[in-house]
Amino acid sequence: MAKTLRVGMIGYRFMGKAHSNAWRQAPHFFNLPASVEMHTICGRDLAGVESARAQLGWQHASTDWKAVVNSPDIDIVDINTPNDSHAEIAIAAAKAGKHILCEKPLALTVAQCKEMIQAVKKAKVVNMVCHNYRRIPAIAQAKKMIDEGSLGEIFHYRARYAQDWIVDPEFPLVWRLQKGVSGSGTHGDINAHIIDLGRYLVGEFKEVCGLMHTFIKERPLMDQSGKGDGLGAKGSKKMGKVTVDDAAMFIGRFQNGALANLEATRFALGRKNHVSIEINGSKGSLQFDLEDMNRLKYFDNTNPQDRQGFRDILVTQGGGTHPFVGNWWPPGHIIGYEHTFVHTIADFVQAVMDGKSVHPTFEDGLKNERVLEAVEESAKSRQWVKV
Ligand code: SOE
Repeated sequence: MAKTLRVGMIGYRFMGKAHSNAWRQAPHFFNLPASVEMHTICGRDLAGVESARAQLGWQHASTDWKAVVNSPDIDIVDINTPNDSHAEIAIAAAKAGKHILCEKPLALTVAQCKEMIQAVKKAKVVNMVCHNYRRIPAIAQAKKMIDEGSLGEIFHYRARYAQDWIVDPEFPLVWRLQKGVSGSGTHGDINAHIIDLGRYLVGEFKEVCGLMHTFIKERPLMDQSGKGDGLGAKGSKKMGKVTVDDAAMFIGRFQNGALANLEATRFALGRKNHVSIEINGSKGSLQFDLEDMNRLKYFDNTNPQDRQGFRDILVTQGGGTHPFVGNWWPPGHIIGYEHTFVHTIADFVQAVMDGKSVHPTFEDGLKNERVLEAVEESAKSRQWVKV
């Protein structure tokens, strides 16, 4: 009889919604060795989490994460809460012997990441950070091409993650803008993603030199109801100090000699959730744009001189040609942001059943945090910092 994996998900807003969709879809589109039971969704606000339970298709709703994490009826804990609670919940879940999927960034500090790793290693549970962009088919295809040597020696990794949701000075102080809850602003929220892709596609960072900037220093506090998620809320008349970066940029060197140039901002009007990456090597280049996420642009320097140029690979060919897409539709029927979470959770479930590790692990989350902290240190000292 196939095993059933019962999931307890802590956190029910944006990532809770994306993960709920993935827990439901993964068993339908991937041939997994277990069925998934969307057992309990958990959050602080009873009315909110009950409404999310009904809407997102969970069996039970709870406001007591400790009870969920320790329940004998739960096998997997999926953490989608604001960043300041990741460590406490993950350590408790590990102690309770649960396999853990945790949203990025793994935690607020390197120290917290280390405690989480100690707990999951002791408990011998599968652990994964949800850097979902690794499982965009075009990104997984880029990884395959780089690993096969199609680009040769890598010279440059250039990445930009640009949004514009807080350019309005009236936008209130949601948790993503509060250092105590989020750890940093764009840096830990979206630089974390392109740092992870740099580690995944190019290699480990060696040293960095960065700057972080806050354009709007004060914002309205959220109104009394405090209703709001990390991306929106109603503002009150009272003002509060912004304690995080609005933009964070850094240059750096990878251990393998490649050069890095990364930029994260929430002040790029017109860019709603724009990840653009270019990797240049000795034999060719790759270019990716999340706003056109089913395509990978490839310049192959081995092509005859009279017909060289960036070719457009439409990454939708199933049958094992391109990663993940064979589980969905025929060639050319493109997929979207939500599918990256389905791919992530499908690989996580497979790893849990195989008792194997699955990238990116909490160890990857720690390495990500080391880069984040090195950039923050460099921004303060105005010096190069070793990772
Ligand atoms: C806000 O920047 C955000 O929701 C990030 O937190 C997510 O990780 C990203 O996937 C979309 O934008």
